[in-house]
Amino acid sequence: NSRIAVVPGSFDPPTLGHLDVIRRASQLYDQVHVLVVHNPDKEAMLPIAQRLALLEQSIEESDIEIEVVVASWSMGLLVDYAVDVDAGVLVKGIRSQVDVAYETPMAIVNRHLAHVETVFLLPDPAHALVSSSLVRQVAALGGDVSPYVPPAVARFLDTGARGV
Ligand code: COD
Repeated sequence: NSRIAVVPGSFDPPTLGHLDVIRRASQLYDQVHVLVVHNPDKEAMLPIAQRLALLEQSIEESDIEIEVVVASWSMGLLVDYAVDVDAGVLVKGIRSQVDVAYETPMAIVNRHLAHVETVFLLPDPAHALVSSSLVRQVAALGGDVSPYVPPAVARFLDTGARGV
């Protein structure tokens, strides 16, 4: 009876905070699905396919040992994906009270809709203040993003792939 978790996010772009949550989920569950979900509230920097590629490279180059599936989801509810792959748990990172306020109603709805539980992990203090929006700002202004993102993402953003 293997335990399967989904780690959902926008991952635009993936950060060291994301990788920390994925790594720790991989130590708690038998299989982890990292799911790139389009967030309609946020204006995107990278296309979904690029986020998938960067997540795959970042996980490949990390010390994460178990199987991690990287996928995207744009059709319907996040919990539909969880039910599809037999995952009983969503794993999310909580950086602040703002995250708690944003995640609590979703966790309750997801439990009602599909009996899928949400597990919250507190951040590694080293990466607690890192966010994709911070990385997008630093990158847009030509700054060095390498302290905040996995090497694969730093290489991608540095090579001027976005025309910076
Ligand atoms: N340290 C620890 N955790 C972090 C860090 C960090 N530095 N940075 C981000 N995280 C966590 C976030 O808290 C989040 O849990 C996850 O990593 C992903 O973060 P983001 O910013 O990439 O993604 P978000 O916040 O835009 O989340 C997008 C989701 C689509 C996952 C979210 O909006 C969601 O669950 N939507 C549900 C869609 C749905 O089905 N709705 C209907 C029922 S509610």
